[in-house]
Amino acid sequence: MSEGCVASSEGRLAEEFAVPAQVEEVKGRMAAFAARHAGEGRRVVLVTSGGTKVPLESRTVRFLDNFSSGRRGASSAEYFLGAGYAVIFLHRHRSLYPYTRRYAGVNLLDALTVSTEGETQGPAETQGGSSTRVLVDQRALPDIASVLQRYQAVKEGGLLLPVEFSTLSDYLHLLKAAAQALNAIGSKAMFYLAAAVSDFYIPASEMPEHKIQSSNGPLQISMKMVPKMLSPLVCEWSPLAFVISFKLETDGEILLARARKALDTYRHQAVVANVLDSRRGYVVIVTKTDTQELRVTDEEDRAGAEIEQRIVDALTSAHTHFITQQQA
Ligand code: 9Z3
Repeated sequence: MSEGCVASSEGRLAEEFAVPAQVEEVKGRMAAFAARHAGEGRRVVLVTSGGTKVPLESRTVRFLDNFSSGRRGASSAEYFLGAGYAVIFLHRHRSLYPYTRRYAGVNLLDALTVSTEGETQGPAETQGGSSTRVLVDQRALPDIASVLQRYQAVKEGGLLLPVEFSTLSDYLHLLKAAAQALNAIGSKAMFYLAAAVSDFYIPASEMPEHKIQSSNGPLQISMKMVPKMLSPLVCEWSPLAFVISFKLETDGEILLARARKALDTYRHQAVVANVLDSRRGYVVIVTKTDTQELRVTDEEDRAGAEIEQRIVDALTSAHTHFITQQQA
């Protein structure tokens, strides 16, 4: 273990959290993805995104969830791709996804109309014996042509590797697999841990098998602390990588102290600190030597600016500096 590392809780991961099927196969795909892109001179970022689901029963009817929409992760992934990174997108099933996130609230059928042959020119779909074309209402799907072009270019370049999780156990094991897979590319790897991961869970051995009965009266549950993965990630799994964690609070007064404490404890490169209600317009990037505030005003927001663009710009520059230092 490297100097300054706190004791790892890796043992608990193996013992207390069920290993998801296919984790080894996914790890192999992540390793091949990282090797290919690093070989072509690209940096690789693992973006984690969305909340985690913590079951209360083994045959799960109920679970504990959290607020995270996955917007931070999905939009950041787009900006990393724009900056030339290859992206492994470790995201909660059905949370927001790069590119499609822009149209998440749109009813697709309200945004499309069918035009019969003769109204338009060019090739047409033939369906049910008559020629039809589907037309897009660009007011309902703003910028759809340019977003689609960017999405297709990313897909054709094989630049985005999506990996899904659903439960806390899935997330923890897939994060470990990703960290071990990215270790081979050293400081070219960045970890951008924006997922909102539960701090609490019920161990399988303490969980009721069947649905908790309300006829038994009010429910009292006792939950254990989830092991902190940042410690083995930084110390053992991917010790040369550039690692960014996120700190979320609801009380702005304690935000910076909590972010600095995380940095002191885990000795990674930066913490992006944010408060729940203002997270779209204000974050602070805390490093060992610096505290950088980033803002998007309401006016900038109306003009389409996103704070993730600023976070990604700041962190990609810091990553460049980090790589240069490692090579020196
Ligand atoms: C964040 O702080 C993210 O910025 C948000 C993004 C989850 C607030 P959305 O998905 O929100 O766009 O709706 N992520 C990390 C939150 C977290 O749980 N951090 C832990 C903590 O604060 C440490 S890993 O203790």
